[in-house]
Amino acid sequence: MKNETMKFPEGFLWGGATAANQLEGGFGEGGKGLSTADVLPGGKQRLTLLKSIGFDFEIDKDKYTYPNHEAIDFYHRYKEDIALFAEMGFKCYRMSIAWTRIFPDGNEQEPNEAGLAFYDSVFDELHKYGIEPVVTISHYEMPIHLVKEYGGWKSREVVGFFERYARVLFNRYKNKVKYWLTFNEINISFEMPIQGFGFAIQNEEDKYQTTFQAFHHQFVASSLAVKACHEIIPDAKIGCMILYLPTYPYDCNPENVLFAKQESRFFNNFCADVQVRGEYPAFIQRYFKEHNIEIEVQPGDLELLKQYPVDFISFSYYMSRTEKKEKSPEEIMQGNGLGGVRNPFLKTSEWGWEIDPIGLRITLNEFYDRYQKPLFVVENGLGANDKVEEDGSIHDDYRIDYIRDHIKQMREAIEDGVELMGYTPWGCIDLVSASTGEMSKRYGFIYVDKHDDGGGTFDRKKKKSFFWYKDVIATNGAEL
Ligand code: BGP
Repeated sequence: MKNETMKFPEGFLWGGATAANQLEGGFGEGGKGLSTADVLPGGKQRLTLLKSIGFDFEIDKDKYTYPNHEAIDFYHRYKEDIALFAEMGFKCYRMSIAWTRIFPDGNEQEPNEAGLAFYDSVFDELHKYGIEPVVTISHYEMPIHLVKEYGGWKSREVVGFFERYARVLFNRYKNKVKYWLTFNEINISFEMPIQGFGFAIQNEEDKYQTTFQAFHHQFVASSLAVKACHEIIPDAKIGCMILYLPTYPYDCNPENVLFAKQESRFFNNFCADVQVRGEYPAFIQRYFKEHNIEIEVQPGDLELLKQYPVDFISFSYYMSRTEKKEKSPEEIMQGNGLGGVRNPFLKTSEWGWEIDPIGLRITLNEFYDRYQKPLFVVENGLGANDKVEEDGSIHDDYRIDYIRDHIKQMREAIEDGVELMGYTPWGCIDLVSASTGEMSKRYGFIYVDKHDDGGGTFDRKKKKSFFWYKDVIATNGAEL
């Protein structure tokens, strides 16, 4: 249905999003070093391992499979894939750079030329079609060497290695990349530190002390990246990236309302407050005091955070969360895996993630009310098991419905006054799931013939949503 009033602002960045470790493959090629993503097993055990205490970062091929090693082979097929993105009319493409292609061990003095050249080719290919790259510097991976030698983000030294890596990227790609993101879903580390921090929690007692120290290191690294980016590419914009879960009280019991607000501030706002406002919020200082947390802050750190906040806020939105102060073990079990209890008003995906388009409008408004910065929805989408028909077609109407409903809510939020830069649905081409390592949890407009057992031809096929999204972009949101 065409509706001219649904049109998005001129220059709105329609596109799609991916991450290096989930699509490139090219394991060990072009001098690539081993990263934390390379040691994550596939299959359902991944989620349990990600939350477990004492993960050991070793590869054990007798016991596990490692789907990220091959992923969907974008490393060799990027030209074909980018041509498909161009056919859909993408204005931008969100991707990440694998740190280990540039610095295989993370602490070398000089970068790896083959790695740099690979991304040069990818950016050139994108520009050939007028697609603007949006680049995440660190998306759920870091060199294993930095984990083994330094303990990942626990160590202050990693800040310097990251800064060197970021500076190399800005210098090399200053004429090719104008949109940068620092750390993907920086707040995920509250739940899954292996993904974000590159270390596993060793014991519960030490959990929060270690967590907040590592966050501090990432905040300093983020500000150093903002500083370098502005110095080297004055016309570039650099943003943070937050996993946002709008948090609803289960009912109007003030205890639950307060609890939901507190949980939301802690999970959704803590990192953004530091990265956007440039200071530690009062609620976290109270938390530190009450829990005897003392983080090591070097002279000049707080000034640096204040001086170099991000230019915009990017975030992922998949679902909301519903909170209750007192939860039974059954209620916790039925929750979506990221806290909270089941919301009786919402349906879920096959993986138990609540489908809540209105939650996106709420998120956009909450962000804008608090920070008044431009926003960018850099992840959103429906993970589903797609069926390929005999004739090769894929009728993913459920995905079209999901994305249409979320686009409508973005439009409402723009009417509410929110400044929105763009929309890049997650996994625009099917790729390896971050939380489960499965291929069968598909998000794409483009189907990839690869399966959970590692088999498949790797052929690409256009799903029904491919043609639908193409029209959405061509009409700037008027045709939904
Ligand atoms: C986000 C990550 C992505 C991604 C997505 C979907 O948390 O930034 O890397 O994969 O969620 O999650 P999943 O792959 O677990 O379905």
